[in-house]
Parts: sequence; structure tokens; C-alpha cells
Amino acid sequence: HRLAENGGADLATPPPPSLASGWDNSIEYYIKKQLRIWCRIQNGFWELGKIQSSVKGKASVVLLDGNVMKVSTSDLFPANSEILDGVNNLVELGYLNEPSVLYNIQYRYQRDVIYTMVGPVLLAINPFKDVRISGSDVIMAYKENILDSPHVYKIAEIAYNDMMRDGVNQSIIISGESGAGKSVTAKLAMEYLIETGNSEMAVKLSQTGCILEAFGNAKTSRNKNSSRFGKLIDIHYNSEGIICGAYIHTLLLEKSRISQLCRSERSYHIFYQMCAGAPSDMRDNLNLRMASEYKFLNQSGCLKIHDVDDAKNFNELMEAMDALEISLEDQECIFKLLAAILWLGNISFEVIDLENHVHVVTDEASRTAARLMGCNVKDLVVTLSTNKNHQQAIDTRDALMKFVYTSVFNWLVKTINKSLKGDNNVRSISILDIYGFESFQKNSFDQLLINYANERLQQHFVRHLFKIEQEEYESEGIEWKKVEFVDNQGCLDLFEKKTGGLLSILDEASNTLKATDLTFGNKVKQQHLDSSLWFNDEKGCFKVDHYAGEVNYESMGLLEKNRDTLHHDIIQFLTSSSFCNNFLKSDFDKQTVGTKFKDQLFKLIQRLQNTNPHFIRCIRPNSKQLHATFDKQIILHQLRCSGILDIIKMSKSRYPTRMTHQEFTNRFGCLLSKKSVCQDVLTTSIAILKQHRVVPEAYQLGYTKIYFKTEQILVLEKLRKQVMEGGYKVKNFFSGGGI
Ligand code: AOV
Repeated sequence: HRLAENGGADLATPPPPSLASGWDNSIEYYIKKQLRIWCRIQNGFWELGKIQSSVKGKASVVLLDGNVMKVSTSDLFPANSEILDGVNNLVELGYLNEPSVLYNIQYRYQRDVIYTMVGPVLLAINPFKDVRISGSDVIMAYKENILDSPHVYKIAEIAYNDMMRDGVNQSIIISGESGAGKSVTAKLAMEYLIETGNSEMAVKLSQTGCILEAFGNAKTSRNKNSSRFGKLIDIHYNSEGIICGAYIHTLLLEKSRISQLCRSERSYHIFYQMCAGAPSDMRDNLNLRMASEYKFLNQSGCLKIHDVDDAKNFNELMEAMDALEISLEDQECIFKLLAAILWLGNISFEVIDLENHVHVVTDEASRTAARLMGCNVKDLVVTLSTNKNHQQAIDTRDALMKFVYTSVFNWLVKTINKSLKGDNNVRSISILDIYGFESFQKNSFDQLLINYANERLQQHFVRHLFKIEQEEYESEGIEWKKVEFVDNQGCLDLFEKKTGGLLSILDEASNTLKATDLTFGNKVKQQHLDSSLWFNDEKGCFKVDHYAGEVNYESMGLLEKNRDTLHHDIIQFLTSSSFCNNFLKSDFDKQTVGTKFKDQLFKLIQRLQNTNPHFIRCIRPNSKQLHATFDKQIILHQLRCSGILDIIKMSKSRYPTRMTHQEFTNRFGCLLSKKSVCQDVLTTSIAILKQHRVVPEAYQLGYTKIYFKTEQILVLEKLRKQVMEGGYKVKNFFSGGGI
């Protein structure tokens, strides 16, 4: 009724107006009834108002602030009535135009309601403040159905219940730009699952976050706690639904952050935590100083993060390491290697001959680094500076630092996984949280791979929600309004094609000695003259048109980062070093970083394809990490390019419940009066529907399946339950008794 009053549509009436126009009553009607409308104002945004009069395509509109504007009627959109302000699921809105969608999200956000459903997808807007809707009490409230509003907990609950009921593995896939709140959201989902499937193992699992964050997160210009690696956490359950183990898959850790830092960014938290929080015996052992004394850390002019206590976090990290049974010897080894990295960064070089060859200065830095790595200072000097000029020596040193750090990181993940291994694993829920889409002023290899991963994920999201849905409707021959959507296969081809794809051109160049960043750039240009790539020749930049916007990448340094080969000297040095063997063992893989990344990503997506997915889309409300700041431009951009607006359109005409005619008649055949004798399952299905007068708008009959709109099937279920319990007698076909 409310919807009808607003000139809108409810589920039983024809599809809703499209996002573009959407009027289903004349302008005169709006003037007469004084209904709210949206008026596009100069900056491209909309304001609420009412139409006073309209002549020849021009309208006079009174805005909420009393101002009167003269605008073209094409700048007016219908608005929903006040009764619909702040609905839980956007598809409940009668009008689904952009201003209405944005208004509803803002309406909630201003009241600290950060979650909204969009059909089956949860939208989470980062509040950048504590909105007090998490913790044990809230979890309990969701479990006991006292609370039912959109929330991450609700999604986790649905995933858990689906797993228990259907015996199918589930996934919670969290996406969004950098700083949108993915990691916090993933943490909340995990919190709910840990409380629900509580066990000793679950407690252990809860300690992993702090370790992974310390070693894999850093402050970037977009997010003070940015994940610099991707992760998929599989939580394993036994048949009783209790957590019995877990496995953490990681995706490429950003390496450039070990050695080079951009202004006002930091390296991995662990370095600052250790410098601030290490107890005195550890400080003596490692010859540890404050962070400001290490060149590698102080180069960016940022050592502290506002409101973050590095020392306190270090204590928590030590406790978490104990909880995960990482032995004291191993812990000592890890910290030695971390301190070695810091001291390696302080090493200096002096020119020793006319050919500009350099030599490592034997001072506190080189001596301490060598001692901590368990090697002779002479070996270190030889490795870093034999026959090298200054730049080559620095590159070798940086490569060593990166190798040591990534080895420690990989060792930690492996050890944590060992500690989380359990048996009796029958089902799982996986939580995916990878680095979000990034576009900085300078974008290099890491951004290229991060954004590529986001493209893959976007495709998984879009395909699942649209393509699979549409294809099924089409193959079943049922009517529904086709929704156009943007498939990013083109962009993925640009990356992945075996011949001419960015990654393969990059690999080819990386394996050719003579190739340089510029020849790589030219090759890309040759291959993609008329594609979305565009070149700025002097700098060797190229542009990729991503689903989330255009990004300019620099070719400089791409080949080296893709090769990521360790110089023979370093390999020899590492294999001879005495005690770190455990950590620094590596198969010194010949694969390029790009190819390895692609393979890992494929496996990850494949894992997800074998699960029943639940999607959460995080939105960054402004670019300054501020609370209470709703930047419409930025939000709308994310809504548009993530496909959220298309989902709204699709959900309106969606049939979420579906079963084969066989399943339907098996289940609901009991609702059929004995007198109606049917030959085949389709006829039986129709007979059941007719007998109970299910309105035609609520279902569609496909060739093999029957489709229901939300809620409809519940009515039949209720009836079936009554029949089963003997409380309901199925009436004769012609004697009425419709639903
Ligand atoms: P991200 O995972 O999407 O970025 P985070 O989850 O790290 O983003 O969130 C960024 C920051 O936003 C956090 O450090 C919090 O300060 C704040 N925040 C996010 N969600 C909430 C919430 N629900 N409540 C309160 N504050 C929140 V990246 O990892 O950069 O792609 O790689």
C-alpha cells in the first residue's frame, strides 16, 4: 500500500522504473499531490524538492531550504515517500534512481547505521569511528534473533546456517577499495564464527590476526593499517559445527616496502613495534635502537601513527606467538633476522677505485647485520660489494633485505598453519580479504598485480550475481527483464592472454637479457595500439581502464620486479649462513613473480567457485579517512563501478527460490487434493500452484525448474507443515482455499 501510494511498484506489479528515468505518473500528478522529487543542481548532485509548476519541459521547483529553481524537467527524478526513508534493503525502494539510492544510504549512515542490504549483497560503509555495534552482546543478539538488521554478523550467521543445513562449503567474499574497511569487516565475520563454533582451536585462530597484521600490514597514504598481502582463511568445521582447524592462504606480500618507502608511509608494523616494545634483554641482544635511528625506517618522515601504541602491540604480538606455540628459539630467530634487516639498511658504501667500484664500510651496521645473520662480516662484504658500483651494491643489499623478510613472513604463515591443523574436518567457511583496488600518483608493479587481482574478484562477483543468473533464466526459457552489466573480461584478457597479454609480454621481456623497461613499453604499445591502453612515450607509462577507474602505470622497474631473481652471490651467501637455514631455505624458484601471482590467484578463485558465496561490498565514504563525512561523489563512483546499482535493478526482478519440478512436486505434492491426477511433474507443479491460487507474479515456470519470488515459498512451506502435522486438510481443487 505504501508503495502504491508513492506511485511505485511492489513485488506483484510489473518491473520497477529504470534508474534513468522512472516516472510512472505525470508531472501534473506530482504537482497536484505535492510529492517529493529530486532536482539535479549545478554540481551534478540532487536535492529534494517539490514541483510548483511546469511549462514546456521547464519546471519551477521549491527546494527544502525554500529556494526556488527553474530547471529542465529532464533534471527531475521521482523520489520515494518519507515512509521509505532508511529501508534495510535497497530493493524495497519504489524508485531506484541514483539520488534515491544515495539518499537512503546517507540517511542510515547519518544515524550510524553503516550496513545496508542490496538484494543479497551486504553494503558496509566505513564509519571511521566506533559505532558500537560489535562484540559478544551483539553477536548473542543476532544468534537469538533479537537483532535481524543488516550486519556482518548476520551474513556470517547465514553462511554458518547454510553450511550446517546444506552441507555445502561457504565463502564470505569481501571487496572494496583500499581503506574501505575490508579487513575490519573480515575480522568481525571471523569474530562471529569463532564465537559460534567455539573451541580451543577457535581461540588459537583468534590470535592469528595480530601476527598477520604486524608482519603484513603497513601505513599507506590511503589507510593507516593497510593489508599488503591478500588472504583467504578457511575455517574448518567438524560435523557438529565446531571449529576444528583452519588454513590461511596468502597472496603475494608487497616487497617494495622493504627498502623503499613513499613519503608519510611506513614499512611493516612489526619493525616499529619491535623498536618501541622490545624488552631490554632483547634490545641488548639485537643491538636494537629506536626506529628513528634506522635509515630504512626514517626515510619517509613517518615513524608513528596517530592513536597507535606500537609498544603495546608488540606485547600482544609476543603473547599471540606463544598462543600459537611458536617456540622461543624460533621467535628469537625471527627477531634477529628483523633486526638484521634494519642494520642492513644502515650499511654504507665507499668508492674504492677509478671504475667507481664500492666497498662496504666495516662499521657497527655491517658488523651487527653479519652477527645477527650468523655469518662472517667478510662474507657479507664480499656478497654485497664485489665488483659492483654504488647502485648495484645498493640493489644487492635491498634484494637481500627483501628476501630475508619475505622468507620470515612465509615461514610464519606456514608455522601458523601447522599450529591450526586439525582433524575431523568436514566442511569449511572461507573468508576472503585481499588488498583493495589502488590508484596512487605513482603506480608500479605492486599496484599492477593488486589491481589485476581485484579485476578477477570483480568478475567472480559480477558473474556470480548476473551472468549465472541470466544464463539460467534464459536456458530455462522464463521471462524476466534483462539487465545489462559490465563484464570486465576485456580487461582480464589484457592481463592474461597467452599471446599479447600484459603478463606474458612482461614475462617475455623479463626472460630476455637485452630487454629494458622501455622496450617492454614499446612492445605493449605495438600489441595494443587500439585497445584501452594508452602511452606516454617519454616516461614509458601506460594506462589501464580498470572497472574501478583508470590507472597509470610506470614501466620503470617492472622487469626487475617481475624477475625478482636473487643474485648468485646472495644464494651462495644464504646457503652458507649458519643458523637461519630454517627460515631462509627456499627453492629459489625460477618462475616470475607475475606468473606465480596469476597461478595463485587462479587457485584461489577456483576454491571460491566451489563454495556458496556471500558477498560484502565495503565503501570508503571519503578520501581523508574522516568520520561523519559522506562524500557523495566518491561513494557514487564506487557504487557505479562495483555494479551495485545494477544489482538493485536485477534483484527487483529476481526469483531467489528455485527448485526442479521434481523437487517441487516431491515436497509439495502433499498439498494436492487426491482428485487431481497428473501425468508429469510440470503439470503437477502447475496443479499445486493453481489449487492454492499462487498469484502469477510470484513465480515463473522454467523448462526444468520453478522459480519463486522472496517469501512466496515460505507460505507453501507453512501449509506443508500444517498438512504434515495433520492440522490442515487439503481441500478439493474446486472448493477454494487459496493462499
Ligand atoms: P581495507 O582492508 O579495506 O583497506 P580497513 O579494514 O583496514 O580497510 O579499514 C581502514 C580503517 O577504517 C581501519 O583502520 C579503521 O580505522 C576504519 N574502519 C573500517 N571499518 C570500520 C568499522 N566497521 N568501524 C570502525 N572503524 C572502521 V586495504 O587493507 O588498504 O585494501 O589493503
